[in-house]
Amino acid sequence: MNVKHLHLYFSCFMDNFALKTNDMRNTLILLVALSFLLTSALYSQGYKNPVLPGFHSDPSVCRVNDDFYLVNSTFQYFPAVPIFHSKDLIHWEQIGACLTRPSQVNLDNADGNSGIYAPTIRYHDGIFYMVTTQYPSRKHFYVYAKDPSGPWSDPVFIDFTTGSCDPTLFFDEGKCYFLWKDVYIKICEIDVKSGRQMSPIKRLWSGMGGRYPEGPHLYKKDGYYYLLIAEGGTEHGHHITIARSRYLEGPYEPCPFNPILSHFNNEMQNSPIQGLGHADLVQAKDGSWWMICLGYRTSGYLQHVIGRETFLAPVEWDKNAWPVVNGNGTLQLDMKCRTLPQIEMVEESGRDDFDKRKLGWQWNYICVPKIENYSLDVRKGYLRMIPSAITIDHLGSPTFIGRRQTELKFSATASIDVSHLQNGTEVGITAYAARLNHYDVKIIRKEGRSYVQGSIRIGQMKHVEREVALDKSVVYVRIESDKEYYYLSFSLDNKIFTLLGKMEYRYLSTETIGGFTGVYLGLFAQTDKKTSAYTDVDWFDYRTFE
Ligand code: 6LW
Repeated sequence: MNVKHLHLYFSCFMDNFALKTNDMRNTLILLVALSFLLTSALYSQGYKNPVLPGFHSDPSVCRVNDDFYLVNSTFQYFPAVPIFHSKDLIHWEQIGACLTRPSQVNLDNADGNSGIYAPTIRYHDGIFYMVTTQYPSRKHFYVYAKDPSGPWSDPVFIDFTTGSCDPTLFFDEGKCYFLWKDVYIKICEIDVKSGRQMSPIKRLWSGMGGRYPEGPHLYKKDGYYYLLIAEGGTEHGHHITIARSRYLEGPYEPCPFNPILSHFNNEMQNSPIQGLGHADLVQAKDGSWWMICLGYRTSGYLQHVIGRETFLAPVEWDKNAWPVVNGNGTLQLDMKCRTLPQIEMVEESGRDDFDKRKLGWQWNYICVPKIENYSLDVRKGYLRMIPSAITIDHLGSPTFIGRRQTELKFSATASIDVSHLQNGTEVGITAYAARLNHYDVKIIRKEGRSYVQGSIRIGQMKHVEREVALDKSVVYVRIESDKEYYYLSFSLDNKIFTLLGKMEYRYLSTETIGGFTGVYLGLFAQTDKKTSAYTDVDWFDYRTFE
């Protein structure tokens, strides 16, 4: 029974049964109390942050009636710019991706420092727009769609400027404005059909003096234009500031209590959440306001491994019409606050038996893949992978599919048929942070024999921790973690697992390797020569633990 039913029941009760005696009056009081308790219980359920765990950086959100849509940056990964749907800003389901065709995006040789940077999603006049920047060209472009699950258009390029990043769109009084970060926050009007510049470029604001003023978004509320940005850089110093003006082109007056969201302070120095920044605001249909933003959960001293994640916070407007985030400009992993009526979404199970016609949205390739290296058809219930000469140590697109590591404590296991390997072929499972930073359990064929290895790649160091000769055609490979180490193991019966090695988290952390992504748990197949070898993966099982 939800709140609506209860109120209906209560009003029917009143209509159909006139109050006759004290008992009835007491019953009425009891019902009203119950109704209040249930209403407050439903609305004050609270929620867990992050609402999108794992590498889901630079979030942007918009609302259409009762539905929220959210996008994230993806750098070298493809399909690029996942799009999520929610009814309550807490439970999200990926419904597609904005960039799913090679004609939409150039990811040649992209890595965690290039490819697709921060996106913005906006809705206007029945059309969704997603605007972003491609590195290293630093070209801004947008795609549009009537259906957010796609297909999205080919790019409309912003040709009047290149440089820097974090574009956003703002629709106001029949016009479309393009804002972006280029030392300052800049703005100009564009023709949204062509991307053509329609007004001179203006500097709007450069923030409160923090480094890297970026991630701008504009909102119009109660006669004010509000300009929300991030400052401090996307590491520990990250924070959110806001300014407003009665006029679109300013001058902008900063909020007197900036930063409106920050953990870069004494009070929050020990919070398990750090780096809060790059936010977007959205108003729900019930009038409440919310902020989504990025942040990261630290594992070990000031390091993070699973990337910048998407967090949610409630926003109230104070008597001077300034936004107050979660009461005091900080947020928690366990949020105790009133929420929108919570509506669960279909959760991705973590187990994939590869028995569907296409891969689920949780799977990504590195760059735009050579799609003929993958097949779900040739052997029903298996993912066939053709080894590539481009390995996971190289730039380019290796034969690799991966899914984000979403919790510090996890286990990922795969069942791999290795009966069709040839000398020089390697197949396996990897905890992949970057091409020079990954831990693998791989089966290698050499001198006519197969061996399973626990192997470590850290920068220029390639190390095999342990190698065991194999004579079975099916091997179970596993990577798991205990929040400090990654453990590499294998099994021949999926019951008894033999340890092949363990390695510290820290060497896969963003602080160690740089870049803007997070660890993927992936499957790969590679070769040092032209080969007719292949491997078939029966299933992949990913589970997380508190
Ligand atoms: C993005 C910038 C940022 O362009 O990091 O955290 C950069 N914020 O706004 C890459 O994600």
